[in-house]
Amino acid sequence: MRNLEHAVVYEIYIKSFMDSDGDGIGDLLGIYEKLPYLKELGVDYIWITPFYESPLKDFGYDVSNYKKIDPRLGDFKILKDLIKKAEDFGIGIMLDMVFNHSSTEHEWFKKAMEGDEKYRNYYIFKEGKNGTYPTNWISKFGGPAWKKVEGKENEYYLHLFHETQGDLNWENVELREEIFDIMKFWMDLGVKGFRFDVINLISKPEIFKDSTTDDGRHFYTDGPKIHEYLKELNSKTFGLDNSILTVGEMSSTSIEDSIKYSNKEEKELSMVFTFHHLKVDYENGDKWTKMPFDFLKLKEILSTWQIKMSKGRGWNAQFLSNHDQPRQVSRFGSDDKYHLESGKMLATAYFLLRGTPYIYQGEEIGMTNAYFKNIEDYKDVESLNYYEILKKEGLEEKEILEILSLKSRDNARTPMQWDNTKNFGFSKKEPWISNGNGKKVTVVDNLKDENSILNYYKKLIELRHEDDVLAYGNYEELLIGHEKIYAYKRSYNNKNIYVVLNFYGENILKSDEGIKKLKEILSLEKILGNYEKNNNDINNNNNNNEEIGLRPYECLVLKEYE
Ligand code: TEU
Repeated sequence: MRNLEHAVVYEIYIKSFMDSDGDGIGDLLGIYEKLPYLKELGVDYIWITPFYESPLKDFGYDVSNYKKIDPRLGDFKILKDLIKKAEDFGIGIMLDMVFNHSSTEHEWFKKAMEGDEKYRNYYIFKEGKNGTYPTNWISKFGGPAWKKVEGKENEYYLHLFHETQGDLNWENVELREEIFDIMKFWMDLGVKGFRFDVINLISKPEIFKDSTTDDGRHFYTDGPKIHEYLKELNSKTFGLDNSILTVGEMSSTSIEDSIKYSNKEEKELSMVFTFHHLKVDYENGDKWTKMPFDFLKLKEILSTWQIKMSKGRGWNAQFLSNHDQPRQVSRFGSDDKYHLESGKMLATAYFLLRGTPYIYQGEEIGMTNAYFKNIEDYKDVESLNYYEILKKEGLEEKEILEILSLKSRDNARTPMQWDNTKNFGFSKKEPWISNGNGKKVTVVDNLKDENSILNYYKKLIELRHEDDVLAYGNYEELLIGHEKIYAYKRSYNNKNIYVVLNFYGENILKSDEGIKKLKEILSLEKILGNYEKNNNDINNNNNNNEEIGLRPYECLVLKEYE
């Protein structure tokens, strides 16, 4: 298996990838059937979102039995075949482990509710204060982070996410042992990696207090014992097998902590997902707004992380999309006129940074936001909660639907568009969530067209596999503060790669100060780009005097070595 510097990971949101048995829900056998597609694409690992037993209140991120497979999604025989076949194709399977919380349907939680002391200590129960919640913390899905225990006068349990996702008590060594045992159970099946859901939230503070500054997150984000817990998890489970790749989903983390999480010497994780660069379209930190993305801020955040993580020898997972984020081409590019160009440009922007690139299913064919028109189309608990919250705040229905159509997690969860048959070849039955009104791009059409986004992704993947500059090189930003161009240089052993990206749908002229500064770089050998003809041919045939430096959403990758 390729090392993390050269590898490319593909994320599969199982419920929406491929339905093999016609029940409208994607499943493990569906993934098995599509392995040849993934091999052809060239990815090294696939991360599969949770398929364990679950009441599906948060679509699998609410696990009710960590050692059982949801029968709607498959069984152990299919999983073993999938692991084996993937291995034959040189692809490692990564599992998604949700250990910050369990479903309240989990046997542990049920026993805790029955008053069993052993299991009460697996969760976080606290007494209320002054007739209300123990603290004023807010859940990530909106509303209070505490739920009153029925039948008890003044007792609450903590749920940082949905009220059916009770937070686990990592302070308790017995709980930690259970988790190590679950890890070993899955490792024994031969999986090659793990993604840990919101893992930097597991260490809660010693004293639970009201927050006067935020929703409570500063008390438990990168909490007091987080590094201790991760070191223990590493040494007792996946650290026993050097070949296993791990990635932690780090909610609102700091660079300092992220270095610790992912510096090899710390023996915690292989890499981290961080989200600061995706909050650039949150107005004053509020996701549920309609602000266009702040390009300068995006560049600044990416560069700061690149430089500081490199200095501390940490390692980032690189991504613009996942199952919780709107589609990148709709969010940062153009999903109509320059769909093809911006789809390729955005991929280039993040793929060639220092870190391991993660593709989210459908991104490689340029899938767009769902553009749902009715609230009934939405399935996601966060979207439905916020629909109610925004209504209570007095927003008009139309306004709320507009915000959801930009920000909802369901934008990423519409079924994978395989072909032009019914339901895009995803299922024989009506899918659990509709495809909505997004662009009708498909895998078959992408495969047919040499110039497609998909075929461009293949080239990017090959480049990551082969090129040491991209794998090990330094990062330097060029044209800092330029309002339209993002340009960076990667260098390693006296070899340089330059990445030049026009983030907007207009030409940038040769007279532009940025283009002037890049003059020599732009004349280097091009190894990849998203326009067929090169610029000079266009300019030679151009009758007007204004010569073009970069076309709409144009990206160029240039090299300075043999
Ligand atoms: O997500 C964690 C998380 O906090 C966000 O990505 C969240 O969805 C977003 O900030 C809301 O605006 C992880 C999983 O990826 C997500 O699907 C789960 O719902 C969540 O944890 C709880 O397990």
